[in-house]
Amino acid sequence: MTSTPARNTTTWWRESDLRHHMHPFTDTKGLAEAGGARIITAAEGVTLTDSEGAKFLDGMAGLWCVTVGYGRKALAEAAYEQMMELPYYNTFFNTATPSSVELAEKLAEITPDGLNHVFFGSSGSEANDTIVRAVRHFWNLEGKPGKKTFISRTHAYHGSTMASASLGGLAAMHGQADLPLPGFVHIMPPYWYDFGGDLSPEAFGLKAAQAVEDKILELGADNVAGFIGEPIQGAGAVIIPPETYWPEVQRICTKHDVLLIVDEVICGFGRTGHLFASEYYGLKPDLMALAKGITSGYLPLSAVMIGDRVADTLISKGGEFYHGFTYSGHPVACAVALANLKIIEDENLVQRTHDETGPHLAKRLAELADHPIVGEVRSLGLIAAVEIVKDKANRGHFDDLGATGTRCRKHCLEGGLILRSVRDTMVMSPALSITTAEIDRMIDILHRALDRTAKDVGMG
Ligand code: PXG
Repeated sequence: MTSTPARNTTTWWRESDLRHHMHPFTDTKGLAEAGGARIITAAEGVTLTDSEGAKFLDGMAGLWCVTVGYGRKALAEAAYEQMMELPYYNTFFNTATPSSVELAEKLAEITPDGLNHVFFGSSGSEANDTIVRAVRHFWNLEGKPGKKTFISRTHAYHGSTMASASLGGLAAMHGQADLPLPGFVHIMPPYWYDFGGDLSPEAFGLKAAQAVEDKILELGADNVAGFIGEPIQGAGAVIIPPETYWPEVQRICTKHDVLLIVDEVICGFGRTGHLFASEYYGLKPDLMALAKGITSGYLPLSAVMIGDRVADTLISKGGEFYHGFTYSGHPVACAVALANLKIIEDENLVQRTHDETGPHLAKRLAELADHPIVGEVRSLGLIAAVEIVKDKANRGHFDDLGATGTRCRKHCLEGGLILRSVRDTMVMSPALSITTAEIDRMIDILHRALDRTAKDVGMG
């Protein structure tokens, strides 16, 4: 006779979860075979606790989003106060709410010059879908209805809806839903380690930028709506472009009148040691997608920053924009975003990432570069990657790409550290509130995990 486990125990949560809950990006059968999900029950600072009391250092800030760390009372209080005052009202039909107005003004102030209008959603996917809708409308209004194709890059991640997954460059996602939709094309990413061959990173950066121009010329500039890119491709394994790449892409987009769309969903709000990576790379985007760190993930919120050129046309000629979400400008999410931005400012988290924690992480990562299975370490601020390879000299990957990364991820977990593995690359993006001592612990655990992984594959 099988007994039913008591409610609210680990066993019950796991079994019930497997019965009813379809998880994102999860093989449900595989999850069942692995014994079910880990149930995370609490968090404080950079530390997660599971239902069995085990503690983990969260090297990913949730999913690249918990910028100010867990357990922030000020964010809970901002949500509580807003909920008691006004838990919900929409921003349709000529209404607004104080927190949505205040946040729009704040974002216009802190984002790069020329981005003065904001359209709110609840996720990065919605932000990027909104961009596709707004840009198509824009070119129609400009009398250039042919300009409809979006150029993006392999390994890009822009979300999971039909349009944002089409913008994305992940073959596995495309394969399951016959994507991309028409009008979305992909070119080589500025990924020197995999595609650079004998070129220097600088020369390769120019070559990767040239791929943008080649595609524009192939399609005809009159058919190209925009080029979209994450300043650093996060989910694609933290692909940090050579310094030559972005200035050249900017030049090419301007030359061919192709809108430059920058997806700062991961890079924004200080992750790179700059408030926005666009500042670091000297970009002047026409549109920008923001999410994740905008609320530190405490509530779902996203924003599209719309530059003056596009906004002026949409406003002066567009009439009603038939687009929006029930939760566009949700007052509680906006109140939490404002409180979150205040913490980032008050605690100087961006400067600290730039001056102290980012350089410390880079220094500690450099120690891993000599490891027998590490091909490259790379970081900017608090976004970083360790590329695991079989053949260091020739930048050669293991045959079953992904398997070695998964092993290393498991060893990290056993050591009490949560990292993501993408293909065979270990990626990290801890909360900007992380201390240098916590960074030391993160790298020490990763180092031991790399040693064990090397042993597993007969190279240790
Ligand atoms: N743009 C970028 C650059 C992202 O990283 C999105 C858009 C979509 O945001 P939403 O809120 O719709 O998920 C993302 C999301 C991973 C992982 O495993 C990364 C994301 C989401 C889920 C998993 O690295 N990034």
